[in-house]
Amino acid sequence: MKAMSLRLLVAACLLAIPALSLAAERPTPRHARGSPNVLFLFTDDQRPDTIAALGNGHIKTPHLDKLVARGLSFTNAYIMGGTSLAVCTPSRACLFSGRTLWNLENQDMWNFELAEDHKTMTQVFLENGYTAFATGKHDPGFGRNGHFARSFNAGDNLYYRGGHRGQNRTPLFSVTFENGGVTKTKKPADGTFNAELFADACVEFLEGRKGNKQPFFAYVSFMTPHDPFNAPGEYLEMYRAEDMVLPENFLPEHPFNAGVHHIRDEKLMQRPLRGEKLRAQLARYYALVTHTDAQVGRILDALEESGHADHTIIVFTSDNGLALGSHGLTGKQNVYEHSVKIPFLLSGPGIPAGEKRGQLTYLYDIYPTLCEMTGIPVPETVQFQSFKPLLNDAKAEHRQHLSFAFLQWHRAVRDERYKLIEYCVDGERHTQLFDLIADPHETRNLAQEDAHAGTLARLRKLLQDERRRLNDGETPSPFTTQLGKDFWTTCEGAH
Ligand SMILES: [Ca+2]
Repeated sequence: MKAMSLRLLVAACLLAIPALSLAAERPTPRHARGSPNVLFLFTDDQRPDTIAALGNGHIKTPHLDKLVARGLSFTNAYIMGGTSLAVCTPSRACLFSGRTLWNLENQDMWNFELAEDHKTMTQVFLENGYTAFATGKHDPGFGRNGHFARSFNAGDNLYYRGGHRGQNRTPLFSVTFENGGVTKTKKPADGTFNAELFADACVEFLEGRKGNKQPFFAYVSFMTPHDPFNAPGEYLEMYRAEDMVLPENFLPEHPFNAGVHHIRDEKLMQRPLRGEKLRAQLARYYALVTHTDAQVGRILDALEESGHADHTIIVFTSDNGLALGSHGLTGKQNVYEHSVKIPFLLSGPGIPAGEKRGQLTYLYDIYPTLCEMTGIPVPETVQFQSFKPLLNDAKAEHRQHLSFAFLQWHRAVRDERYKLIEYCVDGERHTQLFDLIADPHETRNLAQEDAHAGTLARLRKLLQDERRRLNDGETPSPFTTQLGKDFWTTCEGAH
């Protein structure tokens, strides 16, 4: 793992070198007239507690609040963790492929080109007569014949990798699709904030859809509120550092070595964390959330203008959360709630307005769910589970438990009430057991308490069952196989 230690210094979201693969031939689309459109709004590193209408009294998100009022809020939606320092990248690979974290092929620390026989979320819509449009961040698979090329047939203002020196200094690409491949043309940064450029591209796309009956899947992949935390001045002025409230689980330092302190995201702020600096950082982060929310508003207005609003499913979610002072951490390279839980809103025709769903879901369950909602067959390679039954039945069952992982250091499992996290770092093992109903901020570790010994044993067995069920330690990629072997070997030999 020495080579990996050096890589810990590399930027956590520097991106994969895509492997080339041949683009798949597209079958003739079936007639899809009358199927609902999909507008998929995706942010980057947005904590689950950053929507005003869902209980954050310090943030302004008027447009996300409208989506809350119009549809369903999933209050226990999660990612699976990360098999890369860039948690964003495996999360997006799981979303697009429908494959669980330990069943992604061709994966190393930075490479996430998807296997060609794993049809992507938007590819199946393309093959069923939709137009599939993309704007924003699309790191993996953006080579000439990578999986981006088979996932979309329209797009503009796309981010690939490198050169991102500020939210208003992001080099983007225009794209042309031909012969199953994609050609990228670089657009130099002109000082416009990238969230505005992504909204511009989507608004232009929606304006072009007026009167067009062919359904569309529009994927808007914002790069915010991921750092760097520079927002337009008028948004920065909305939040004063002294008014910001630190997270309830704020700590100046993580209480033990979680293996992550060398990672770039954990080095953005000095330790011990100081409340004053953290409040300033939080103010900038909130400014980015509000600026992104304003761009969501522009897109929703354009959808209304296009005449398609009544016939469009709208998804709003994020690729992972962020610690930002919780538990003494600043990054997303951990499996605490603030980092693996994500905001998740769903609205559209036939979906109840203003209701919540607390069932355990993975973000990636949205792929088969959208297929079922639009009558598109779910490919056999998809390993996630549609939550369509939840849409109109608040009591429908979905998942009984979820499991999470980060590299070779953290494994976790949660059921409807309890969460177990096991850490195995440098030969040392730490165990945390939280009651998420009584202690949603994970501040009281019950692992040593006799009264909870039965729960601890039960969740440890569940974690082992999940290890086997999900192929942790026996994946299709040598790199991720080694991560699992390292964790479980260290864990069994540690004290
Ligand atoms: Ca992210």
